[in-house]
Amino acid sequence: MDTASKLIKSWMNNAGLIATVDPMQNVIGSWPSENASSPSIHLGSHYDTVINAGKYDGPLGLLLCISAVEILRLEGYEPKHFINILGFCDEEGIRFSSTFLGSSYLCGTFDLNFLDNRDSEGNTMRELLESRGMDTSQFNKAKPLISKDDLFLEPHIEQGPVLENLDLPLGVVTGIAAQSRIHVSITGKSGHAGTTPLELRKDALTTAAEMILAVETLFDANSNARATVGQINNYPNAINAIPGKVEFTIDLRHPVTAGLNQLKEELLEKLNLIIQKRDLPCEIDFLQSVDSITCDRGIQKAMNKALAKHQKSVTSFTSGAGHDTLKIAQTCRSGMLFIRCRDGLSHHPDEYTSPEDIRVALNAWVDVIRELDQNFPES
Ligand code: HGY
Ligand code: MN
Ligand code: MN
Repeated sequence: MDTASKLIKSWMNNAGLIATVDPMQNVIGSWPSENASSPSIHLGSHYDTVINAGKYDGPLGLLLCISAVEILRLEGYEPKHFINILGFCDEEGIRFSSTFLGSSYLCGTFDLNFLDNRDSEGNTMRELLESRGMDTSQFNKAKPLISKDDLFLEPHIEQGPVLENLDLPLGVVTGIAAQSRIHVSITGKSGHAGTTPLELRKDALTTAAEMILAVETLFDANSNARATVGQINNYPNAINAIPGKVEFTIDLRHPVTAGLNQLKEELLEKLNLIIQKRDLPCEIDFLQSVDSITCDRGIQKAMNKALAKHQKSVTSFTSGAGHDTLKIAQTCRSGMLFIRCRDGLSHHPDEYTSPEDIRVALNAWVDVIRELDQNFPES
């Protein structure tokens, strides 16, 4: 992490920004400008990544922000508003199963419950942060960098197929889906694979298998829903032992919060039926839920105007993927630009966006920043 934050800081410095790394490892680059004033315009994305994933999800957006500001500075552009570029340290929430850590810290809305979450080695987030010298009792107490009158703008790869199907390099995001992360722990009883008859088995893995298929059937009733079991641990995980304990996670999404809540109810009903039938102790914990958001209409309008100069038509749609914008929009008006990626593929090493599309995105992003700085939308 240190290596990445130092590198990003050096890129920001090379672009003429005053860059710092905060204790969470967010990298913050401020445009030094004598004539600028509040409210600020914050630009950015995250620089962490999913295990065995691609290099565009997050970092491309951050690099576009740095390059766009460098272009504007070289043009001699004088911003009316303070402009900051923010490289968020942890958006994916892999290590502690809790997302938007960097952006919530900068908004002063960090969820303090996350401090007790443990990583796979049993360390709590609090222990890790305090070992780095952070005083976690002070979280959310100082005046945050991102405040309610500011604007936040994030460019990001689409991570889905809409733009490719429309043959367009860029799109405007109208809102971001609600999401929930759930942890399930089933306690069975380990035993000998060769001797234990069916009626004496308490197999945690076959119970989990039934539950996982129930998660998949949530799609039947609702094509807008997304439900995924992405992580599973089986104990003792031996070829000749009955599984005595299984833990797995469920990632649930729906374009609107009410739909997500309905989905959670349906899921709990299905899981409870399986628990009753199988008669094994099971704990279901809701790790995190974030409501859907609508991107600011003034920002969407400015993006529509800027994009119209760079492609044959402009399209807008909701993001199924989560982004720092989902968290930051709870604090200030926010908006996102999407960039086409090959086959809509993301969270995979083959994730790819072409240099041609990146060039269009950079030119459009310069226009978006200039437009919103000159015509800061009325709240
Ligand atoms: O999980 C997500 O939607 C995002 O990529 N962090
Ligand atoms: Mn991601
Ligand atoms: Mn991302």
